Amino acid sequence: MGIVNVTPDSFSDGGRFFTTAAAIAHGSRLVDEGADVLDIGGESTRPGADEVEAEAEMARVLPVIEGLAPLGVRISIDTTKPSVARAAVAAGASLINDVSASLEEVAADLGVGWIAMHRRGDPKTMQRNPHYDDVVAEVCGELAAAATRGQRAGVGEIWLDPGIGFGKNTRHNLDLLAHLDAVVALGFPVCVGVSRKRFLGELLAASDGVDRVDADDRREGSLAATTTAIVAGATMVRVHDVRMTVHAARVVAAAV
Ligand code: PMM
Repeated sequence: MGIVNVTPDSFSDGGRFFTTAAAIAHGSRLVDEGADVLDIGGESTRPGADEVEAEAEMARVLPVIEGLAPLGVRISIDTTKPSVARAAVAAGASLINDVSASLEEVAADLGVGWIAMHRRGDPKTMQRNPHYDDVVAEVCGELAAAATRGQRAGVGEIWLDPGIGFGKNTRHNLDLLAHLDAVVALGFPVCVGVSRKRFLGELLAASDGVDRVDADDRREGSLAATTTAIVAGATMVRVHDVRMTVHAARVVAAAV
């Protein structure tokens, strides 16, 4: 899954693809690099980010979906708003990437796939001292509950995502990656997003003995974390750097 953020403030690509034309060009490049799915997002979920009105979010994402759908690639809409999800599906999306794990009724009603991602709190507050007694057990329990809600609503295609970085500190993120098999064991296909995330910056800065490692400098770390997820059984990985990830996935598929 290649990331196309149509936002002025995403932490990891800094609004580089904010205009419609630039976002479409970026998405088609990711398809050339081997992306099977493009994830289009118009609201940043970056820690501390402000909410965007539905109208503004639609104005960002709909022209990009309309521009990319003719390529024949599967399109997912990264949103938490029912109205945006509905408009995006009308424009050509067939998967709702739902970081709030609350849009199961919408996905069922539209007959599209649903990614239920785990998070604690909202983007404004989620990184203020997240606490778990047992992060793996608690995330698995909450994902299992989401899957049950999806099944009861009648969603035919349910994906689960542990929500790396969403209300989790570096230790929580690493524990979830190390025990991803527990999420896979819930019996649903698993999607994981680690690409360029802050916990990698923290880990790498500590090992390099520097204050910070910028998002652009987290590529190798991202690939290692993504490959770890693939080896553990994730069947969709949400990444900025598609070409190198496709290569890593091919090698894993051939060797494991
Ligand atoms: N991470 C971000 C946004 N959307 N969706 C899913 N399913 N999983 C994730 O881990 C995830 C997501 C935040 O990253 P970005 O700011 O680079 O888009």
